[in-house]
Amino acid sequence: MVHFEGVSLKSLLHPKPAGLVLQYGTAGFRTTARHLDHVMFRMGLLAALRAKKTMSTIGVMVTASHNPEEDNGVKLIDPMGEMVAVAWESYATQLTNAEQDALLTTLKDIIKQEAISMDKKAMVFVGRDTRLSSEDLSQAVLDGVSSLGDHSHDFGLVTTPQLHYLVRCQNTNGSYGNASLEGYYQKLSQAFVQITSKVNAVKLTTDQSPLRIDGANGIGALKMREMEPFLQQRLSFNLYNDGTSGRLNHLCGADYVKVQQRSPQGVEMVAGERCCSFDGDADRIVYYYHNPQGHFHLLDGDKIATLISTFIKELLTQAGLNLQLAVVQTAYANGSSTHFLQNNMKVIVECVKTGVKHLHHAAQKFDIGVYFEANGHGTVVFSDSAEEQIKGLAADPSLTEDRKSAAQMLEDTVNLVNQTVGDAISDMLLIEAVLAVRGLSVQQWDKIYTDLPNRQLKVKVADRRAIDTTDAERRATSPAGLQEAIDGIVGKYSLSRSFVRPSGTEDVVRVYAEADTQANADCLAYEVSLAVY
Ligand code: 16G
Ligand code: ZN
Repeated sequence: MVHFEGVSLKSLLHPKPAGLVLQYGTAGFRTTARHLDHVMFRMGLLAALRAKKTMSTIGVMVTASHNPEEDNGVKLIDPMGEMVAVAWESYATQLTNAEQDALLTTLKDIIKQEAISMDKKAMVFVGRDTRLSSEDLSQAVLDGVSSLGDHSHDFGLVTTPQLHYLVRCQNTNGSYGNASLEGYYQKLSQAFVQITSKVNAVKLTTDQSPLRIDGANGIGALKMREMEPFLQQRLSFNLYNDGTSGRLNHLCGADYVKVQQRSPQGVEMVAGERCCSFDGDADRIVYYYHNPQGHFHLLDGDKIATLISTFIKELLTQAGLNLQLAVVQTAYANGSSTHFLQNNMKVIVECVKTGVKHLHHAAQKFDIGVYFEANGHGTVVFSDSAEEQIKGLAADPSLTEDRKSAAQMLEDTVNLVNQTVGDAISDMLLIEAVLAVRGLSVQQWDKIYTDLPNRQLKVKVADRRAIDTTDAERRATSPAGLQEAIDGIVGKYSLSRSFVRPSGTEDVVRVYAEADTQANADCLAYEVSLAVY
């Protein structure tokens, strides 16, 4: 029997400001933390319903990722550790926007529409980032769950991908790993130690300088400290922006580095030595270095996808495994990366709409799908059959040494990857493993291909929803005449490409342009932004 009185009573402690309307966007709800208390309570309710519907544990993560400290946000995690099903995003929006006196009716409507049986108790996993507001907000989520009489487990401070991992482990009876932070550290470290054990330890420490990690003053640095003992000194790293003094995401972090195309404050840059930046909830990562002249070089999600997919492709060939490998990108992928992947590497490249859920689903269509957004969010997903074939081969006693070693390295790669969602820590360990095994310096990695100069701009317009796009956001279908105008401008430049799309997270239109020189990319972006008005 459900006690909706509990919901009525407790919801009064988390009242909705009348008239406030919010939308579950690309990355859940995200806005100033002051407006989120009722949202959190209601997401606790919705997570409990989703858990009952799927008869599985559901996750709720409280974070606003790379956004400023004053913001916060929340997203739901489905049973296999994926983003919540799209159909439920609209329930999230309905429930959040129901005025106080309509909350129960809206809740009951969802229960009815989804034919949810309310008898069984649900379990919800809750996690949060290091924002000041996150503790109270995650308490509101817990209140939501308990007001329906359901259970929750509060994991406290975790990275977003850690919570995704925990949810998947819980729902797969341990076959994906142990549903604890220790389980996460053990699984990843073991795989990392195993891959790098093929590299001479002396070589590991002398060839590479320590990795400099910018923790964005967020959760990532904290979690790297926790993980350090598990890594058995196989990775030498120094942490900067670890949250002990600076402000979260302020002049640092993956988003700052990618958008500003410069190194973060607080990291001592030494020419030629590699650095990486996490974002505020550690689901994104970018690498970079300064050359001897002090010029900044960025290795973004496209370079990461290229490094990882090349590594996997070589191992597949060496192991003699015939598995289909694809790379999924968005329209923001640098044209040089797409060209290199298609023409030099000869892998399948697919382009989809911005937003992790689109990339993730596209990648799942292949035996092995590597997906990355240029902003550094990405991972690798393996089909069940691919995993079985890799495991089977790695355990085959009749293999030659060469094939066996490749198969085992593939198996370790499967274990090193967080297949639920992009994970800065897991991606970093995989990148470090590849660099060590292949004996590559960051400069050699950078030289795999040369990025086309590019520029991103944002344009404030009266109504960004007037712009519709098609072809994975590469072409505008409305307003009438816009695409023709863009085509005309693009035609004036060489090696050029440009597109516009309404942002899913800010009230702006984004403009992307690339061309043969930086000056031309800048001019192209500017001209296209004028066409958007
Ligand atoms: C969100 C997305 C990210 C995407 C960004 C685009 C997730 C978890 N995050 O942060 O993948 O790149 O939105 O933002 O899906 P935009 O629509 O404002 O350009
Ligand atoms: Zn993030």
